[in-house]
Parts: sequence; structure tokens; C-alpha cells
Amino acid sequence: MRKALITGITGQDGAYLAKFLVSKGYKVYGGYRRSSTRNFWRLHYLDVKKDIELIPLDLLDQTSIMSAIKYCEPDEIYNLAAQSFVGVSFDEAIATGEISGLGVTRILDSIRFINPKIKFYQASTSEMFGNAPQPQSEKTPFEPASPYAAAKLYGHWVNKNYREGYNMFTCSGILFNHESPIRGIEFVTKKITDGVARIKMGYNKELLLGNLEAKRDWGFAGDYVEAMWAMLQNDTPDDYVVATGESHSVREFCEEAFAVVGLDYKNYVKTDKRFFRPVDVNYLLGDPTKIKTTIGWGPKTSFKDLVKMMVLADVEKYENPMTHSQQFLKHI
Ligand code: NAP
Ligand code: G4F
Repeated sequence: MRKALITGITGQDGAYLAKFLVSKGYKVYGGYRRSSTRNFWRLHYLDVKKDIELIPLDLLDQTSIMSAIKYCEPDEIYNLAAQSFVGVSFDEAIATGEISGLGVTRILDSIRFINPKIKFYQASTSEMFGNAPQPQSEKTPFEPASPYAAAKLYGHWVNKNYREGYNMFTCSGILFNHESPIRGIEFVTKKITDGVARIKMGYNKELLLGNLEAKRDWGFAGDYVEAMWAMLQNDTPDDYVVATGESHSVREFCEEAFAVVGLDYKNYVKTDKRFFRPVDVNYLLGDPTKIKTTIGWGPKTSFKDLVKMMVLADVEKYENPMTHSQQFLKHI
């Protein structure tokens, strides 16, 4: 049985990847950091917690990484852990650098000394392109525009250095934004779909957002974790852009999301300067040609279906709170 260790198991992608690898017959270990409140709700939401083994692992602590790897003896490691919110990276730039940047080197060195044959996936990001010209591909020069993007770019380069310098099997997926019903509430898509549901229920009267003109290439997280796995199954390690090849503005996302419940976003969405960033990335549009032609991966979920899936999940959450809370009570 093949064994995989996923860091960041409590996050959106950690839950989807765990579900996917279990379906492929893997023994899955999920690395989590200690917190005062248990945080496994996404694993319950996807009904995968029972199928995986949880193991303490903090990217700030080299020893915890080494002992997790020694204990699991994985064939593959997926590094999904990060301080992943761009907005907060302006307030916590040093912590972001330590976790999302140096954390990658801590894992790579652990692999190098324990078993350099372990295959490694690094969660790189389209944020590394910043405001570079569209469409962005593997050949586009990087222009990171936030402490988060700069930290991720460090991790991206060091991953390539270890591949070339130590002949290790390391891949980076340069993933464009991907969302789902279990996306963190601070990200704009989830903030919008949750806001739509709250307005529909009569709990809120308006939704306050920042830059409505920013454009993103949004896909579905469930599709994107399949790309992570596919990269590690290829004969040679490499870096790949993972995207849909279609971009929409935050305004368009609002229009589509409010329309799902028969409302006009113009009557509810307002801007508030608190939600604008010191520097923003205005337009991300990925070119996924390389992963399509070399690996055969492509997205299965359209923008329209993604928005609808998220809005309906949030409406269901408020319409059936008992069912929802029973689901969540499982993690206490
Ligand atoms: P997420 O929901 O924010 O999950 C991040 C995970 O990292 C959580 O499990 C979090 O644990 C964990 N983490 C944070 N600090 C840690 C530390 N010091 N040690 C160990 N674990 C730590 O992010 P996501 O959306 O699933 O994204 C997964 C990865 O892909 C991230 O690296 C992100 O930067 C990258 N990425 C995401 C996207 C996207 O659109 N979703 C696009 C490109 C790249 P807690 O639950 O304890 O906070
Ligand atoms: O949803 P966001 O916070 O995602 P962002 O900054 O694109 O980052 C996400 O995707 C990256 C991949 O490109 C990942 F690497 C990263 O970890 C994360 O998952 O913001 C999207 C856009 C931004 O331009 C932001 O300024 O939406 C704009 N926006 C407008 N109003 C807002 C808001 N963003 C948030 N979070 N909240 C708002 O009220």
C-alpha cells in the first residue's frame, strides 16, 4: 500500500486531497498543528477523518517534521501547509515568511537526510506572478506583490534547487485560485457566497467588499488536488501551472452568486476601504497548456457550477442548521 503524508490536513485542499488519495487506495497521514480548539471540521464535512491517521506536524518545528516523516515512512509528501491568506501576510509578514517560505526548506532538508527518494509536492501559487502580463504560464517572469507571494516564491525556488542540486523528485504546482464549499470564510468567494445566503435568510442587509475589479482564474479545489497527485505520478519531476484558462472579476462573481438566489448584487454589495490591500494583484489568468499536454489534467467544473455549488451549500447551512450542526458536532 502506498503511503502519503499531507501537511495542512485541516485546510481546504488537505481535506480534498485526503479524500482523493484514500479513494486511490493510499494510507494517508495528515499533519496538523496543535491549537486550543479542535479543527477537523473539513475532514468531517468530506467524511474522510475516519480513513486517515492524524499526526502532529508544525512547519515552524524541524523536529516535528522529522519525527512525522520517520514515523509515516511516506512514499509521497504533499506540502499544503501555509499561512495562505494574502491580506494577513501584510500584517504578519515575518510569520508568513517562516511558515510559507522557510517551512518548505525544513521539509526538503528532512527528506534529504531521512530518505531522498520520497516524492515531494509543493503548493506554489499564481500569486507569485503578481501583476505580470496575462496569460501566465511556466515561462512568465515572477513579480510577487505581497509578503505571502514573496515567501511562496522562495519556497518555489528552493524546491527547484533541491531537484537540480540533490536530484530529488520535487514538483511545484503553480495553482491559480481554487474554491469549494469548505473554503476559508476570509477568502472573497466564500465571503460572497456566505453573504448571499445570510442576505437571503434576512440576517444581513449588505455585503462589504474591497476591490471589485480584481480578476481571478477560479477553479474547483476537488479538481485541483487531482493535478497535485498526477504530477507526482509522472516519470520526471517538474513545475506546472494549474488553472482553468478563464478569468472573472470579483464583481462578476457577485453578480453570478446573487443571481443563484434571484437577487441583484447591485442592491447589496458596497465597498469598504478596510478590505482593500496595500498592493493588489489585478488580473490573474492561467495558461494550463503544459499540464494538459504532458499529464492530461484538465478542470471538470465550470465557473457557473462552482459559484452555484458554493451558494447552495451556504444556503443549506442556514436553512438546516440542525443537520449542519450535527455534522459539526462530530468533531468535538
Ligand atoms: P488553507 O485552507 O488556508 O489551509 C492551510 C493549512 O496550513 C491549514 O491546515 C493550516 O492549519 C496549516 N498551517 C498553517 N500554519 C501551519 C504551520 N505552522 N504548521 C503546520 N500547518 C500549518 O489553504 P488551502 O486553500 O487549503 O491551500 C493549501 C495550500 O495551497 C497552501 O499552501 C496555499 O498557500 C496554497 N495555494 C492555495 C490556493 C487556493 O486558491 N486555495 C492557490 C494556490 C496555492 P490550521 O487549520 O491550524 O490553521
Ligand atoms: O479571495 P482572495 O483573498 O484570494 P487571493 O488574494 O487571490 O489569494 C488566494 O489565491 C491565491 C492563488 O492566486 C492563493 F495562493 C492564496 O493562498 C489564496 O488562496 O482575494 C481575491 C481578490 C483580491 O484581489 C482581493 O483584493 O479579491 C479581492 N477582494 C475584494 N474584496 C477581496 C475582498 N478579498 C477578500 N479576501 N475579502 C474582500 O472583502
